Amino acid sequence: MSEPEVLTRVEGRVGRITLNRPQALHALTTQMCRDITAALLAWKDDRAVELVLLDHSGERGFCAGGDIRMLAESGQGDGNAAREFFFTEYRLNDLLFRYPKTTVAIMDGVTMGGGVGLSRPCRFRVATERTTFAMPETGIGLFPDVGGGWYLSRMPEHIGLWLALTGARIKAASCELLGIATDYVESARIPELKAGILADPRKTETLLTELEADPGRPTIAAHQDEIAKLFAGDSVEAIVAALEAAGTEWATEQLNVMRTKSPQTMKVAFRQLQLGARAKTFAENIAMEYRIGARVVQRHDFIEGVRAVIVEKDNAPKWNPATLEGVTEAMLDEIFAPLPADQEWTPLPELSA
Ligand code: QUE
Repeated sequence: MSEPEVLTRVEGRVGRITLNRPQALHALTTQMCRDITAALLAWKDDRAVELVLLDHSGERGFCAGGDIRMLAESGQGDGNAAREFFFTEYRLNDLLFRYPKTTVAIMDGVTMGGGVGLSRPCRFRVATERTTFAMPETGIGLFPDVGGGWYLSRMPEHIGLWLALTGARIKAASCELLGIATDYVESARIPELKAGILADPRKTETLLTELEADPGRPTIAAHQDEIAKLFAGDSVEAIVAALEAAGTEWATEQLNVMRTKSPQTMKVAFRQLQLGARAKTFAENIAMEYRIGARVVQRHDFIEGVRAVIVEKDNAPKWNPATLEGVTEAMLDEIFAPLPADQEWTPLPELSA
């Protein structure tokens, strides 16, 4: 018998969800999203559960994202399994966003893509020295989903757009500065934190204050002014032009990184964040992202990005269109268009009561 890929159980007065797919850095499958959703729904109105603790088993990673190989295989066929995954994952993201109980995510390792969708809506988001945060999707012809349109567009001074377009990886101190993490605790003291929360969930905030350590200097701080100035443009082309004109070492680095990303999905991300900024509810933003996801998984850039970066690892994707200019507004309109009414994303029916 193989082990379940998510462990869910009640310990004391804590509902505990442990990601348990270490061989894939706990990347989410559809079934994992279903299991997490079922546990959260069961605990939502259960008075015996006061708090939900979300962590991972083993040493490496918190959650690297989604089951990208499955998504790409599905995208090459009818795309049904890929859409089912997004539908289920986004319902879970929305459930966490609206969850009525205290939630704690222990981001003790890689926290990318799908892992951000799980941790970002939690009330307490604990980073450690092993935390690496990124929304790297434009590197594989995908887009920063799981609520990226909402969260990234609400970060100050275009930092979210910079994260989306470059896929930049940032560490704990930057995560705390940007509000991605609420607390920093050294990984050596995470067992103590978990034991304390499990023993008395009402002491969570006090414990976090006691265990809080100094994450060091946030590397992002040195570039905030440049980001604010150079990522303020009203199109991806305008941002590229600003980076070219700036000519600093840092600006040139950002340009070189962006030249490796899918032009199509950089433009998708740009429009996604514009629309996400205006969304009145998280669910409205997620419905928009589902439309994008439903289209993008079947497009060339995603299949090619997964081949180049994940499967064959030659890191030489041949994007099509190859340039930003080649990505037309008409293409973007198609990707963002409403789906047939019976195929649109909807929140969990349990939340609409
Ligand atoms: C963009 C992504 C993902 C990614 C790399 C990207 C992603 C994802 C993984 C990943 C990493 C390690 C694993 C694994 C998956 O990488 O979503 O199974 O062992 O899950 O550039 O969106």
